[in-house]
Amino acid sequence: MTGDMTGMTGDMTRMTGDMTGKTGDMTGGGPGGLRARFDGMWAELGRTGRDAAGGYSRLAWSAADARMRQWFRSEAAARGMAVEQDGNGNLWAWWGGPCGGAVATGSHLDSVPNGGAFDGPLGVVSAFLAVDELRAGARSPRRPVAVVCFSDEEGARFGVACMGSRLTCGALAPDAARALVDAGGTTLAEAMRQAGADPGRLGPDPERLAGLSAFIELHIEQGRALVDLGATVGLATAIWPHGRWRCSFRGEANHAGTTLLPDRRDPMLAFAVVAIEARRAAEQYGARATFAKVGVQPNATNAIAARVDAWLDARAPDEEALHQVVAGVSDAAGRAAAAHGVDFHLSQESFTGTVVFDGDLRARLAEALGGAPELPTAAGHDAGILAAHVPAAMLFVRNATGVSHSPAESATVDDCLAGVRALARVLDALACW
Ligand code: HGY
Ligand code: MN
Ligand code: MN
Repeated sequence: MTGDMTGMTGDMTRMTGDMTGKTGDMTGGGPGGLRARFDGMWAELGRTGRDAAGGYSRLAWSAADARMRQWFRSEAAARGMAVEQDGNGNLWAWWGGPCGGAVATGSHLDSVPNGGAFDGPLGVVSAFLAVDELRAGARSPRRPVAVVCFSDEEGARFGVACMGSRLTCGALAPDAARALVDAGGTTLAEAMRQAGADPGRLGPDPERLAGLSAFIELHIEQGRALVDLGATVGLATAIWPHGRWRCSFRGEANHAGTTLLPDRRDPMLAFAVVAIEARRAAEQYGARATFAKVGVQPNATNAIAARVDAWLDARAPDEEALHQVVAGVSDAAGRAAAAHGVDFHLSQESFTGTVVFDGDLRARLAEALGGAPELPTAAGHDAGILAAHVPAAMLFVRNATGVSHSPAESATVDDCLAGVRALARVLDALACW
């Protein structure tokens, strides 16, 4: 563990109910109560990273990301929790640590472009508030508790999702990460340096992982399952295998008016065929396949495109089905490229196999919550990356609209508070006895 430790003491005697600046009715309504503190934290976050289209754009290592990180540090400081930023840019706020057997909880603060308010931040806000709940109670934690914010979960800027957790777990080579380039040509290494972080410190952190006994990620549900079940909070069973593939079609730029149709080498036509094929393959295999990010060069109305890069996001209930979808898209792309005289190249940019969350930990969560519906998800999460190294589990909070990765993402305050209380019960069961 090599993080820069600000004010770290590791003094377990601090793990009592002492709450710097936090008094009054901690768990219920009223001025110092849970609802008021949730509202205050949420209102402050709501002013950060807002975009002109009515959502949030908090891309990794951007100015908005820096403000989100500053918010995290302030919340930790208000609770007397020492903060470290590890070599992979993940933030850890420690209550009593770090030392062995810690229980970590949190999520991420970055977003997709024009994302919603909840995907990521709800898990971090709930983690801080759950720590407040524990500290306000009469229970004495026997294990350190860490509130964590993983860096660049969405991969919206550099293309690889769960960057901070992948690097920590050795699932992404640091040299490959440093060389990733954003749409403006800035490498991850340059972006980190511009944000004051040292890209030379990227890399596996087995010692940190070995110091954790569990990781619990609370997250807004990204679909409608809990609405349909009439439940406020659910538990994750598994994450579908998923990944991102870059499809590059190279043709020839030429005049849109004067170039005869038989003379064209138009990569847009090959891409159009493939976008339709992705949908067909997804239907055939009970999967999901999406083209939503496309780069066109030179991107002019009156010039045939020279090049189209399109990113396939594909997910399926099992790895064989996922393989079939990607193979189907790749085969169709090859045929369409040949028919239109363009070159085609497919490259995998990230892949996460099936994740089944730890059965014992899930059982402990279910017991702590007195039962909660269990559901799989087709969304990726840092908990899914950590699960290969640390017992991991997830709590889902009902999403009123069922929409995610959009400003329409929504959860009621009552449901968010139910999530905080559920997380506090889980942390109580795991860190206090
Ligand atoms: O894209 C995903 O599955 C996640 O929301 N990051
Ligand atoms: Mn997301
Ligand atoms: Mn998320």
